[in-house]
Amino acid sequence: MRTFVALPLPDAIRDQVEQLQDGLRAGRAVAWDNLHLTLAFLDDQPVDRLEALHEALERLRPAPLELRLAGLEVYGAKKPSAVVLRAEGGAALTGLQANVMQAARMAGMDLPRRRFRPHVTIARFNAGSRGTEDAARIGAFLQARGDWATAPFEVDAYCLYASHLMRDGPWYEELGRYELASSHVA
Ligand code: 2AM
Repeated sequence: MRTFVALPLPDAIRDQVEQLQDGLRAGRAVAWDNLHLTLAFLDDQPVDRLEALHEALERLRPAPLELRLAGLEVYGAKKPSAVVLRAEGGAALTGLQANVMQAARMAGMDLPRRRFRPHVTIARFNAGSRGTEDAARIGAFLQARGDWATAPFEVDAYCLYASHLMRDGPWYEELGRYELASSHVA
């Protein structure tokens, strides 16, 4: 089962991102339902390891997390593969990501060591897409909207998802949900 751990975005933020996506006339926009910030891509994992990870994540007590999405970036050296929004979350975000990775490794998952570049993918490009035309459109979009940013917002949970490839795009099935503490005093 192809799985990953990610932060879902609040609806109001996804509404803002959707408006931004409307201005990019290239690639495939990530569907509103699927907008998220990946903490750990786990790929194919057997159920027993996923259960061990689920139990470990239930025991984590992460700090409250405030995020801000600010600045657009293109992934893909020669040909664009994705347009993403950079995410800022300070030590709470990097700490949560490191703890999730550690929990996954403790559950027996052999994950590559890569620098964490927190982002939300807003559009993807097929390998066979028309590179030059897309590059021009992306360039214009970045120039027009490069300073796009949200206000800081709180995230209340992160999730373990299974990714199912459907005919009209991926469907992310929530396998587990783990609450984050709130910074607001009740
Ligand atoms: P992305 O946002 O950078 O595209 C579900 O597929 C999530 O896992 C996506 O958000 C995607 O990150 C990430 N993902 C998919 N394949 C990956 C890979 N081979 N390496 C790292 N992350 C991957």
